[in-house]
Amino acid sequence: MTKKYDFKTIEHKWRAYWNEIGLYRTGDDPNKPDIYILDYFPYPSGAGLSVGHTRNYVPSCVSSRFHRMKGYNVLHPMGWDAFGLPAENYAIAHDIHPRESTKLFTDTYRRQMKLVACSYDWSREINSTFPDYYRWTQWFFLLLHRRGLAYRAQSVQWWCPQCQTILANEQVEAGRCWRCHSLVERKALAQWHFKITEYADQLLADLETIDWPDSIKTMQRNWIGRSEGAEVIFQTCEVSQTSQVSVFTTRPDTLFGVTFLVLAPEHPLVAEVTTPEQAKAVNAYVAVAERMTEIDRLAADKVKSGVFTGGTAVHPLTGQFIPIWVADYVMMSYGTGAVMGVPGHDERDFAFAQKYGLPIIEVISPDGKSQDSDACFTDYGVMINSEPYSGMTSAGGSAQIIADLEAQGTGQRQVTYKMRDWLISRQRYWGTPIPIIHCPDCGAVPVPEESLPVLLPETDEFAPTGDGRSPLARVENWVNTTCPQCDGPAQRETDTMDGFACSSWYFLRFPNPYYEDGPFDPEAVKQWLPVDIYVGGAEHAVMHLLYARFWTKVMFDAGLIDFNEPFSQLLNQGMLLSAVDGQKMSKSKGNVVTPDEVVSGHGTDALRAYVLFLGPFAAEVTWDEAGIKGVTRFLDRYWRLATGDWLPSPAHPRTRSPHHAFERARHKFIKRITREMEGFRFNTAVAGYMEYLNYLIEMQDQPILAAQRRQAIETFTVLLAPICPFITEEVWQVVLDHADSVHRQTWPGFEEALAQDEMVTIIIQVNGKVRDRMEMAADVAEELLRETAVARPKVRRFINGKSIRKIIVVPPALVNIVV
Ligand code: ANZ
Ligand code: ZN
Repeated sequence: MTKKYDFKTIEHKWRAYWNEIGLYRTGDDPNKPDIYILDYFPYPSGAGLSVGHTRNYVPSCVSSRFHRMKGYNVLHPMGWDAFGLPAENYAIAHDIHPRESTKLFTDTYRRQMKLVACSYDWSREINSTFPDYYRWTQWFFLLLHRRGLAYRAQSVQWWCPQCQTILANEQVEAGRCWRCHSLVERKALAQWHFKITEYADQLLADLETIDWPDSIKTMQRNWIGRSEGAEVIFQTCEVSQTSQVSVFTTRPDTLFGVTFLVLAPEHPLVAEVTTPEQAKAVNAYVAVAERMTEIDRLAADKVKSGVFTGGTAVHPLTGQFIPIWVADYVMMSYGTGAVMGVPGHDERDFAFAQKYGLPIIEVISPDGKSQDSDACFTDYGVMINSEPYSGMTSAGGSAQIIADLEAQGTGQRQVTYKMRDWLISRQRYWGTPIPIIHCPDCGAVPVPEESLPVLLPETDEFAPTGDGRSPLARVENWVNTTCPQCDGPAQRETDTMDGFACSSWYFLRFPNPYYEDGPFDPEAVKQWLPVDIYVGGAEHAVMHLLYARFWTKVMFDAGLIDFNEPFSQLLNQGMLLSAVDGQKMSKSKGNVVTPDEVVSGHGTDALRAYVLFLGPFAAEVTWDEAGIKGVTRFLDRYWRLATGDWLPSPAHPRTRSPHHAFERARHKFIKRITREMEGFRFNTAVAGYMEYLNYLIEMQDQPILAAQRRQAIETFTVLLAPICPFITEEVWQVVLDHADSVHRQTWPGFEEALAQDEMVTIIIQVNGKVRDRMEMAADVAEELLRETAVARPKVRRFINGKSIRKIIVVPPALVNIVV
């Protein structure tokens, strides 16, 4: 037997064997419990996998292997979220079809995942770009449409008149096109949206029911951005009597502090309230503001700017005249696009009033007395200078003011959300076609379900058109069709769906990916869903993870499924940084370490153990190749122990009875590793194996029965199998001569009594007289033993305040305190 573990030949051999025996096939034993362990289905790119990805895929694989051995039916599938820009851009650059680049990417990902021994059931692989998948993505579009949750509306986009193209927000720099630097314009396009806002309250409330990291829940809460407050109506003066400015405020208690109103530059009332004298200034200001992105406008440190419109409005409670301004710190997309300026209590209004010399009124104070200060007090407090409401608290006053406004018809309670509806139209080729037909007579008509899928047409001209239209618009024989309602000539919708539509339901497909009568097999879904453990990065917090929750709720409301949250438990792995520059690994930074290089240098087992050992699952850690040597050494020591390199010498003391401490240590080890596996604490699990292995090696010269030694090595091998599948299989089948796979062994149990520390009764004496007894672990540290002994109430009574001269500890079970 070789002394060194030769991973190259051994790893190769077992891959083929596992394939043959179908080791990773999803269990279907009706007597076993089911568990669904899912990785986010990745968006393959040309760069392939880095070792960073293994921080996600190895832990979920280990957990799946652990659960299989624990006696679960495990569903652990993989698939590809493959529509979208990476494949399309690569195809354009390399003059191939996106279908080909997608195949290249997914082949690479699959090969690498197999290399790392990810235990996916590959017979269930799905691909979102295949017609038998996207047919159902279209089916869901129709479902949302039928339920009034898909609608078409004008949406304003950035447009570069020079390049003749739509620009994304990040492609607009200081109001200019990133490519040609000409001034950008706003262009309204009819786009499809999903009404996720209708589910805002449910998406918020149900966060309480799921086991997700708090950080992700907080991000979703902030993204949804629920604000409670009031809409307040100010009648305008100069223009027609019916015109009014309606504002949204979270602080009705500050209503008496309003000294101006501000409209967003895009607000439709701007033109109406602006006086002829102010028109020139206002128009110029609006023209500049329109070219800025929201991000620039919202920047907290941005100097406030604005223009007086010349118009005024009437305060609904005091009847005073209030000037109306235009300023870019007010967003058209939030609330009503208008605010009441309360410079005494809002920082932005304060900066604005100071700059333009507008009056500042103090209406809230911490104690009901004027603070006589120049600062802006933004907290809640007691109302002052507010006529009948003075003396009320912010909360009480707000409620009262809302009631009074409601009574006179000038306001009402209102809840507002930051979240917007989900815009899903993409003017790109490589996506799911939106199943709609535009008819001159019937309007936007959904494609009948039985005509799905609407196939993505074959074309070589899939590059963006440059005029803001989808490349599909050029495929005329595809675009021109007949209306499903009136049979007249009609045209297909040419936009494709946002890729996040594909990933909003894929987890329902895995339980039976071959099902043809619907998007998912209801029976199989009932068996497996919701997903028990969902593993992936935090970067999807407010996109995929929110959209998938939204679709699940829609399906629940449609009576298609009986759960309304898709992922019971969510776990986010921490990032893996490069040791070279401390940055996230990425192709563009040239700091990527691939699993391929690590595996060829150290083997898959070493890669897996090392990536777990690097740090806690959720922590950010740095890849340091040198550290993998420690893991390799550990595997070598295990190999040498198992192959008999440390067998006791013949002169070794013989024994006939079992070694109790040795057996206890085995139970303790099982207990520890079981708990770490359950808690996703794989780094401390690896430490646990290392400690136990050291113990086994130390115990080699102790009198222990051969059968007992063998049992310990077997236990070690079975427990290590989920992390290091190759070396353990070799030891199990070849060295220990078992006929079946180590991965088919049952996870060993432990006896709680044996796994406990051994307890002894300790006698405590004071000046040689027995005064107390206590139970402690047999191997308790002396220091702790002393401290515990003197702290016991009974013992304290006998010490009786006298000073302790010395404490004598006589192992194993006596403490004598001399006073
Ligand atoms: C008066 C006031 C007084 C306000 C005060 C705050 C403090 P959140 O919590 O984010 O919902 N606001 C309303 N619509 C706006 C818009 N379209 N663009 C910019 N700001 C807008 O913030 C709500 C507050 O933000 C509202 O309450 C309003 O200012 C402002 F002491 O009204 B407040
Ligand atoms: Zn028609």
